[in-house]
Amino acid sequence: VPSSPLSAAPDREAAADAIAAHFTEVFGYESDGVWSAPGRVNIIGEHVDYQDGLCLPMAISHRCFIAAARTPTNLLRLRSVQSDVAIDVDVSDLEPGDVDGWGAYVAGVLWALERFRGAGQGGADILVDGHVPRGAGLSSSAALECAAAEAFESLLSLGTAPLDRVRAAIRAETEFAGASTGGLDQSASVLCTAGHALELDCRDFSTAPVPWDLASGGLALLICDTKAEHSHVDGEYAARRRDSEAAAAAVGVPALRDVELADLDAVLARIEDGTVRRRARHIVTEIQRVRETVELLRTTDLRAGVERLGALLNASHDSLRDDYEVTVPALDVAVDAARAAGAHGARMTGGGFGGSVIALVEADAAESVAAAITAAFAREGLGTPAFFLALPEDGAGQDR
Ligand code: GAF
Repeated sequence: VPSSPLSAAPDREAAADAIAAHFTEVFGYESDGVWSAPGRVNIIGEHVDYQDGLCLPMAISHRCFIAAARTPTNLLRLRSVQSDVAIDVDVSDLEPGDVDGWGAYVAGVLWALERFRGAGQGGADILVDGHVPRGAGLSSSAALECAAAEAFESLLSLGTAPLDRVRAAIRAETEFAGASTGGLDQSASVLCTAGHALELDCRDFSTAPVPWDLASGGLALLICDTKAEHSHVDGEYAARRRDSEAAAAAVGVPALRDVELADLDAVLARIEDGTVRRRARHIVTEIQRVRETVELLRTTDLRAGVERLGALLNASHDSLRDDYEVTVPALDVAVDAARAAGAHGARMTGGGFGGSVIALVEADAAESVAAAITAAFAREGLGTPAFFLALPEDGAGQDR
């Protein structure tokens, strides 16, 4: 029997047990608990979060785990299953720049939790085990930040609400680690709920669950990690943000979210630069696609809506490829191969320039679509992608 191209879903309980045991080996005493937060796929609404747009992410079953214990000193001791680097940092006067690498995503959260800074008491011993594939566009760093936020909340009894933790994780990433991303990933990692996608309004970070039970409609969402190396990601991401800000300024709106679809042509005519104009067109049309997707999921039976849903995913990818120019050959090859193999729709997910593709498929076609993508990659000399199913899981929480 040929082995399936799909990897099995990770076992959350086993991972939580394993990290608790590992903590005892590393620190020589038992942890106070284990917390975890998931990676995400964004179903639709890409590169719109930093223009106050709408997104529709879901949490996946790959999570980042943290075993931790509170300590009486002001020392934060960070260890990771994935890294030999041990980080010890005094948290009483923590500032951006004090910690770099993966540790910045943990220390940055503590720094950003205002209530901790107010109290400024105590430290923690922390062991990290990240199961979200890194560099795959599935938000491994947000999963780390959000698992850290959960752990700090419980350990230090800070009394934060989930949205406070989202905001602390965002500040850890943008101000402490210095990556100027838009908040989609942290919101998804904390606020998603099992069996649902998350309607996210990035203007005020308000959210609502959206039904996302593909299995009941005989459907599945296939994730293809293209393993394509991100290159120039940070620079290109920042350039897209600048283009979008230039577009909003040229049009005279606080954010491109404020452009009505009906006015799009007139608005675009006010933007002189052709590239900036195409960037704006992507953002305005993508926000509209999110609205339509959410409406469809709320009101239409999946079987009746599947063709339209697929068409929306396809239009999103094509806009990201042609107008926003954040795809790379591996993403386009995966999307084209998935569509040719019968996927209802396929698109890149996340920031782009490498990373992952999602494909909406008949549940019993997931393996054949994966095989078709693998074959296309072999033909194009693109290496071997990895596949798993996107199952809508819960956001961040305590495991034990
Ligand atoms: C990355 C960023 F971190 C998000 O904020 C978002 O902009 C996304 O790219 C594109 O939608 O994941």
